[in-house]
Amino acid sequence: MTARLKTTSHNPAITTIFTADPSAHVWGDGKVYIYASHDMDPARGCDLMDRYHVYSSTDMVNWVDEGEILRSDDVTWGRPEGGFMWAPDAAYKNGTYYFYYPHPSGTAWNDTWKMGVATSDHPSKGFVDRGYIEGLGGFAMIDPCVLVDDDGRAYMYYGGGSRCAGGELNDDMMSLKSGMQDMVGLDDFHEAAWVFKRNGIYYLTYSDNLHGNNRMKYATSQNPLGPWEYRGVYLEPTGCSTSHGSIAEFKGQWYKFYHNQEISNHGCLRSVCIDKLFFNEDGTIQTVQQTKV
Ligand code: FUB
Repeated sequence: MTARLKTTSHNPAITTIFTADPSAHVWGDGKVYIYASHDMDPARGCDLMDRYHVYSSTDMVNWVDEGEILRSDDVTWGRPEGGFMWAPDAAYKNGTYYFYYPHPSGTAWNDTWKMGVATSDHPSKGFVDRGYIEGLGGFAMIDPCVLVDDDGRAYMYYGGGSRCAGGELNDDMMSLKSGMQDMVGLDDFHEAAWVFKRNGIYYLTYSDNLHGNNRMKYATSQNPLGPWEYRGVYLEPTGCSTSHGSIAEFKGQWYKFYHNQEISNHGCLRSVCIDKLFFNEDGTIQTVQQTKV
């Protein structure tokens, strides 16, 4: 099903349903994939976010809705009432696609968040829940991000509130090799951690605490787990109170994937947007120009 014929110079890019928290990845099949939350019911706030959609493109212009990838009903260990399927990420290693999603395991949702893992041999279908990563916890366990480094080692990051943590995963991609550690050197971290690597430099981007209209900042390091050097704001407020998104390179061009509330004017009915992203010669990121329809 073709979601909508769009160019990346027009936003929002996904308009058929409300989507948020886009985690973009370019796998080996020549396509770029967006793994997104599905905003569903403004009257209930963000608790009724109950499922995820995947979109793919071969040209960043035409986007295909690959359909629903997972919903709370599929999670046997999950909150009985469902809901709260928040910002996800995906990774690929040794022929398996991994889908990571934060979800409460009990009714008292704020104390029971886990980091769920589903796997498939296909990037956009056939995902089956495999449980959650043991040994995480201690503070807001939301917004997972997984980086598979050039040497095959994998790292998980997550965080919400004011703390961001990172740690190395085992080869199974579902357990920790060592403990999680705080990511040191970030300025005013709130949530939405996203880590990528360019020219040997690791970038950790995240949203800040600017009340009601937060921005996205970034820091760099020579090491996947820091310490980090804060580098500045690269995405100014979008008009939405939950700035969130990813950065990926596709066919030689870098892009910023994020969301705004341009269509609904409601913070729990968000829409995925895409804009080009540029680096300066010294590796710093230029402020993203947010384009509109
Ligand atoms: O989409 C639900 C939550 O809002 C995410 O987990 C946060 O990052 C924010 O986008």
